[in-house]
Amino acid sequence: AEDGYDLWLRYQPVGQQWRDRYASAATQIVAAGDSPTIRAAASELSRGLGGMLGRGVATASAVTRDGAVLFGTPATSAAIAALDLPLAPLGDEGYLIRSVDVDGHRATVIAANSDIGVLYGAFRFLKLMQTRQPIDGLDISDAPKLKLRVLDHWDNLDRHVERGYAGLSLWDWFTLPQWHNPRYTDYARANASIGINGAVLNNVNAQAEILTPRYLDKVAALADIFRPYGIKVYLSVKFSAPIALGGLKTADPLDPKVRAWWQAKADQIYARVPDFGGFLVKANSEGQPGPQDYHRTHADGANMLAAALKPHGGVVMWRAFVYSQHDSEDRAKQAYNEFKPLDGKFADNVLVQVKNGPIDFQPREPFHPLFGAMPKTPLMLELQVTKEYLGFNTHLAYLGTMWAETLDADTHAHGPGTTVARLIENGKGTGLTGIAGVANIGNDRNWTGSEFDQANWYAFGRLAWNPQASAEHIARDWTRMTWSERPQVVDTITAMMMRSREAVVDYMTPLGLAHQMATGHHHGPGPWVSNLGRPEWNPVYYNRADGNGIGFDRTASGSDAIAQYAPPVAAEFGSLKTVPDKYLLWFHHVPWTYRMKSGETLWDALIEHYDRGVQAVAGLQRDWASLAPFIDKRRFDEETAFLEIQHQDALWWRNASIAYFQSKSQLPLPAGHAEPP
Ligand code: GCW
Repeated sequence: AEDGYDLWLRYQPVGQQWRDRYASAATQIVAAGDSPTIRAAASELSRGLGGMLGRGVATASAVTRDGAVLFGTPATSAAIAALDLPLAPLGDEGYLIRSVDVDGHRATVIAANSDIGVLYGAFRFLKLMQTRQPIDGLDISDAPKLKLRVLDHWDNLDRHVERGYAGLSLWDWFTLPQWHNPRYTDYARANASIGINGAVLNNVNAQAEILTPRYLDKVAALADIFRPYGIKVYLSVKFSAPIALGGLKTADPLDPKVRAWWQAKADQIYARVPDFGGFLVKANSEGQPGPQDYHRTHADGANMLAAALKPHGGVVMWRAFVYSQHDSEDRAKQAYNEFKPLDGKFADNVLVQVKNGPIDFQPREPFHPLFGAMPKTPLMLELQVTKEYLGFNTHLAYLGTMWAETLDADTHAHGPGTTVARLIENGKGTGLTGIAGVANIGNDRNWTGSEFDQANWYAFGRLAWNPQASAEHIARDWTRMTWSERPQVVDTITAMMMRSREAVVDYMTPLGLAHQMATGHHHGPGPWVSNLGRPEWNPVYYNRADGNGIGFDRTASGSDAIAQYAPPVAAEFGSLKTVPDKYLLWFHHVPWTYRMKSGETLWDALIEHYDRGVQAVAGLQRDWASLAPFIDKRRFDEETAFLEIQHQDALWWRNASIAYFQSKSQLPLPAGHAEPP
């Protein structure tokens, strides 16, 4: 467990005070049914209860004593059917956990309409114990708010992971389909424990080869392993695959030969993977081929693929991250400009997948203006779990707070309270809703390259299940399951996590700055970079620092990106009086001597934020050091070293950024600013 492999499913023995209480409420495991999914639930309960209680728990075929844990569906168990539980509202994936009486014995029932609901309920029951909640007197019911809860792996077929900081791809294409690495099952268990029900196996910068029969056999092997855990596989497809693989002269989505090729390809996939989820597509973005190559629209392209998948029940997740050479004066406007006019034109098995912000997974962005702007199209929110722009795997940055900020943002699209969370919970009549997270998983022993990055995988799953969940509750649960039940540890780590992302914003891109990272790899500062081939590749394009001031004018006097938001939002962000400080330089270009709401100058405030970021990291280091007696040495030492790296990097970010901006502002450093060491 100290090597991090077990993630949040460590199932360490609970303390004495809980053991007796739990032991009497978990005396036997009674599986009702015998499907692979029910067997997975049974084995997880054995593993979890055995680990936490420190002794094996008997399995039985019927409830024969007090403290039984009975799980299944009314269809497979007369005992469960007889309880007449209110399962109807729970849908296909929800569950109910209740303390009941079965044949005169005290028991806990975990019931659902489907086996996968039962498995989710089993994980929830174990979580109660992992987080030291009572397991008697239970009456819990829960169901996911979104239908598609998907991890997007940006994994190439040579196992390099684009923007991956945790080793190579988990998928060993070389030994598949014959070798079923047990790790594939552990991956599925971890996902099922948080309700993730889909995995796009390959990079959105897709290689056509994934669609060849040879690879599809390997894909099918993974699908077979994941199926009992409720996880469907999806593939990213290259739009020009009919040319690359089919020998066609075109990939024009309206060409009958092209359409026939995709139809046959879909049939070929479903022959191997009957519950295949569908396609994810990056088209006409960053050099990828797409329908615009043939003067067709995104809707033409998406609908062609949707038609091929439709007879089999598959979906298309069509990305709105379009980033191409264009003459717009503001990159932030492109997705809205291209997609808004297509609202209502997509087939009913297409979702448009939109990043949280209009640029690109920055440490902070305002919400994407497409949310609220496409009332007829199901929008899937895309989050980045891997920390491409937030310090890779060594910086401690809990992203739950960042995602909650987007989910809670009020688009005002249909009046006040139209949050992004509520918008993505609305399938616009198609029944399709979803959320995607770009995975941070690789073959490192601890899966994510650091212990704390496991929390981001975990939080993504929890928010996918319930986009209105509290980031703090999630952090606390994860901490209890991952580190210790000791209140001091739980409180300290939760508090560290809760302030960690703001620290990163402060030392990298405070007050609404964005895209200041060094070229290509995006690690470390580069606010001065100005020599790259296209204007919007350069950090200077985003900061616009000059002798007068700093910031990107996106109001009517500038790019007017602000007009893409609903009027109340545009009014709030567009006025210097009301724009929140955190978005100031995203929407406005202001003089260095501009007076902030606090009364200090922008220049002083900027420096203060950089300082605050560095100090916050020092605070994380102090808090972590205080936990030495309670954390196993291996994990403690690793995180200590990572925090030291983060501190060095924070100083580098602060010093380099201030030095560059000072070369523009020509202003003295404010009194009290800690001099660079
Ligand atoms: O964030 C940027 C990344 C690219 C990525 C692209 C995208 C997969 O720098 O590596 O490509 O976004 O989301 O398509």
